[in-house]
Amino acid sequence: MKRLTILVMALLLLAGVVHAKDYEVSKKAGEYGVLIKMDRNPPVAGNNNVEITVTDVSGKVVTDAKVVFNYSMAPMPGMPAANYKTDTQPAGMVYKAKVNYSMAGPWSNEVKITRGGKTVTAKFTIDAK
Ligand SMILES: [Cu+2]
Repeated sequence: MKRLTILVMALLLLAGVVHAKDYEVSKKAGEYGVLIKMDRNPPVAGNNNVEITVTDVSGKVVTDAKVVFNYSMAPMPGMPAANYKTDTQPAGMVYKAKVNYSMAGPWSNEVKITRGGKTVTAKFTIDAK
């Protein structure tokens, strides 16, 4: 019985580790809650698969918005300013995109949510490895 308990706890722990694998950022954009998940943790130079969940004030998932992911890096020695715009694709309860950071370092990110003719933005920084 004790063995089983340990096994169950080990499995739960493992499940927790697997679940915590995604890099997560939680932000506000106007009235909306925005949860950004990246499949690379930490996010990397190169491709990162991103899933964005948008919720309204009541916590209900919003699936009828247009969501754009912008990311940029300020110019630095040997690199001009980098600016990218990515349209996300709605997929069930989330919006999906591929974000391709062209180099390691600090990236400014914007998630722009347009709905009912109004656009709001969530901003956050990602330090790509
Ligand atoms: Cu750079």
